[in-house]
Amino acid sequence: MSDDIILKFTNANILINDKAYERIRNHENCIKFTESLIEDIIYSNQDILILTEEILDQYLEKNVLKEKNQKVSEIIPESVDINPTVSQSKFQTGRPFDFHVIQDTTKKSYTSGEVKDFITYFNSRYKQLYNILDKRRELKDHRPINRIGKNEEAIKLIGMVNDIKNTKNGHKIIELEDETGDTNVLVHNENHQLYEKAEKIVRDEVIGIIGSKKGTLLIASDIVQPGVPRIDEKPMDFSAVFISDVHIGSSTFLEDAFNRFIKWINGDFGDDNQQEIAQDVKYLVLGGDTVDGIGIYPNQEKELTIKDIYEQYDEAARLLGDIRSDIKIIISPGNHDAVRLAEPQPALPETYAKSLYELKNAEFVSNPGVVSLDGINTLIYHGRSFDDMAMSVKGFSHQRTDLVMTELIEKRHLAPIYGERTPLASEYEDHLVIKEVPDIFHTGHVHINAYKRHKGIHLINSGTFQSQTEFQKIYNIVPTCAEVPVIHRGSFKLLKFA
Ligand code: D5M
Ligand code: FE
Ligand code: ZN
Repeated sequence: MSDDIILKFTNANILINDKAYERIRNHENCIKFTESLIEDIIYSNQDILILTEEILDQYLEKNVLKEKNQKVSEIIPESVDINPTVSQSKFQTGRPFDFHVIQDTTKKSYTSGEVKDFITYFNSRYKQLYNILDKRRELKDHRPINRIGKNEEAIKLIGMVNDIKNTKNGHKIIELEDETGDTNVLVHNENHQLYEKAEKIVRDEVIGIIGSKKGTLLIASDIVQPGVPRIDEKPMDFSAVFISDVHIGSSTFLEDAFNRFIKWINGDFGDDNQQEIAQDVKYLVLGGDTVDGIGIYPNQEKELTIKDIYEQYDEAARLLGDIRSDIKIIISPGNHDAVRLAEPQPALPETYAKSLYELKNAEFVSNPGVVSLDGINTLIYHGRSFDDMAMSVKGFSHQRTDLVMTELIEKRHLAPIYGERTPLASEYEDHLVIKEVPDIFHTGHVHINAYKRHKGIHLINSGTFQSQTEFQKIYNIVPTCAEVPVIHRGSFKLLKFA
């Protein structure tokens, strides 16, 4: 338990002095407390090298209000009147669903947070991605690193990227490791195509290298990623709607626009064409940050209209409860929801989201999660790793998650970079590997819509129903608000409710 605290701080590059450590260790929920403390330090961009008692006191002071709210809500029974019976709309069709969950990690999460778990986690990642690469024809007859001699042509190997460096002359060095050893691989900057590929390679992903060895220097001629084949389009006689980052409870939640969206989905808003699309809607996928949460960043309470987490979910249930009952609503969590931050995040717990669980048409999955919507396999991932990818790769940004999603699909991993802003739990199995090729890959988090078709896969970022926050102003993040992507009988449509 106490090792877990230290590991969490180490992963966040924060040192902690003895007194602060003792106080955190004595906290009744020390792990959760540690996680929110680290989040707070990262969110507020404080350059803290050593966590002292003074800093701890500042944090506690800031969060007194939050804790008070939480306590009150635990004593007072829920007073909001939620009516889970769904409004009748002209579209009620009584269609049968063919819905099932393909991947959900909610009950598969096992970790004691020890260092050996961390090694098991990386082994699991390596093995899963190795097995995909091992089947690539280009890598036939690849060899372990310790069996590569000097001055050899046609070398093929598979390894995990330890680091990528730029040399003085502007070439790239990829440090690669497998079970047998490690080696440096040079990517020459005059090999323009390959150099461009190398610029997108990140730490901790697993790749194949084709190259040759001159003396002790291994020079790459190609980089092979696990990748995906082009998929065939499946017939689809319905519409699926994708939203995320609704941030209910925040003063910047766009309630009027959200109500227009609900009116549209029920057939009471929009022109003939839009109503025709609405009529076909069978599934609504909610990809995280349904509510704004509490204590997510410093001084958040100033930007909240609902300061109690239970009441935020009650309000979410009230709004979503207006959706006609023949639409299945699939809800996956994000970093503002009331579940652990480390990914994979389990599904929303019934204790917090009781009123949502009372909706008969709601389903709950983990983040990431994979569901089948009448045979259309949909990978749902909130998108926390976009923050890391945008920082690490030239040309990637919060605005261009279509490019990032393409790269994640080719890497076959949702959050390849370990130890930056995306907290990853050291599970025995790496659940963030993209095991099966999905038909739809749905993300959110950045609050900016994006869409691209990549090898037949629909890559969707569903934007937000929250207007620009103070935090986003600082980072110059301009959200695209109330723009809702729909896959209507196989084609992409974007409907605007702002
Ligand atoms: O994320 C809302 C927006 O803020 C989204 O564009 C990502 C950005 N964001 C959130 N956290 C970070 C960090 N730690 N660094 C950089 N950018 C960030 P939300 O999850 O709704 O708060
Ligand atoms: Fe969000
Ligand atoms: Zn988010």
